Amino acid sequence: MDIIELFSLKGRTALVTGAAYGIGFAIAEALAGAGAEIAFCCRSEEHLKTALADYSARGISVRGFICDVTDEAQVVNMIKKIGGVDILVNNAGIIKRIPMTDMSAEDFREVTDIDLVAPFICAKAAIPGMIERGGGKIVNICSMMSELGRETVSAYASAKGGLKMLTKNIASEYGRFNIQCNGIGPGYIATPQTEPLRRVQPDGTRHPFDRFIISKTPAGRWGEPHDLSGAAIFLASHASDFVNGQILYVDGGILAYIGKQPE
Ligand code: NAP
Ligand code: GCO
Repeated sequence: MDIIELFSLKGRTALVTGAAYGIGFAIAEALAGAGAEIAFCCRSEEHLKTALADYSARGISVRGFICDVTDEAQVVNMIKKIGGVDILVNNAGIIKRIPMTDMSAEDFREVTDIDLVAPFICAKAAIPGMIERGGGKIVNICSMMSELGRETVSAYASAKGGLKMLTKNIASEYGRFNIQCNGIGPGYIATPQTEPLRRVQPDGTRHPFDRFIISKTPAGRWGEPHDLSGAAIFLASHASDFVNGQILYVDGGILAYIGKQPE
């Protein structure tokens, strides 16, 4: 197989959940650039409409669906409408930043439903078709919080830690059907989800967390969604056919770095 074929996604259909904007949009754009047919979903009609225009403005033809990925019937119906899904990117996710002892069980469940149960629902719906077609790729969008905790993100870290193990388990259970299930662990990426952590303070200074992350990242910057494009294409392509159950951290070096000595 030559290098072009190794990374080509021509003739394959990718479903990227939650890809109206942010990381999902960038991943869908990257997979389209490698030749994949793209389908994506989100819950909001407004997000869908805006996203369809944004994809079109970039010359990317996509199929967009309104689908809440926590609803198994909606997911099964969406995948039926798509036909075959060769590449599933479980990207849709939320975070609630609340101190654990102040967090309701309902809030905790909402985060884990979307960030952990939904990837299970989507993979369960996509895998039978992948088996019928002789194989497939599943890419779960994990996090620094698949490895680390911090204040106020107990539900999110629990879900993303669980998603790391779901990734390993799908690889273990379905690898024999030529299905590779891996994860991408983004560092801190500039998207609407992290906007509150980067918001300029009333006195015009940078958010304390913004300064903290810059000091914790050897690259000395926040990531951009397109920093994940190469990892996404790699894990969706034949180039990763013998890679299974791995989490590829794209974090600018955060997980390798003990941190800068305080000045
Ligand atoms: P984002 O900007 O908040 O976008 C999340 C997307 O998911 C939105 O399009 C949202 O659209 C969709 N979504 C949320 N719940 C959904 C549901 N139940 N069903 C269908 N779609 C749903 O987030 P992001 O920063 O791009 O993050 C994307 C993924 O990367 C998440 O899993 C996140 O945990 C992970 N991640 C983010 C970072 C970061 O620093 N940004 C780092 C590591 C990992 P609707 O509201 O219209 O449904
Ligand atoms: C937070 C951030 C992180 C990022 C990401 C890091 O509040 O700490 O939102 O959770 O979203 O998951 O990899």
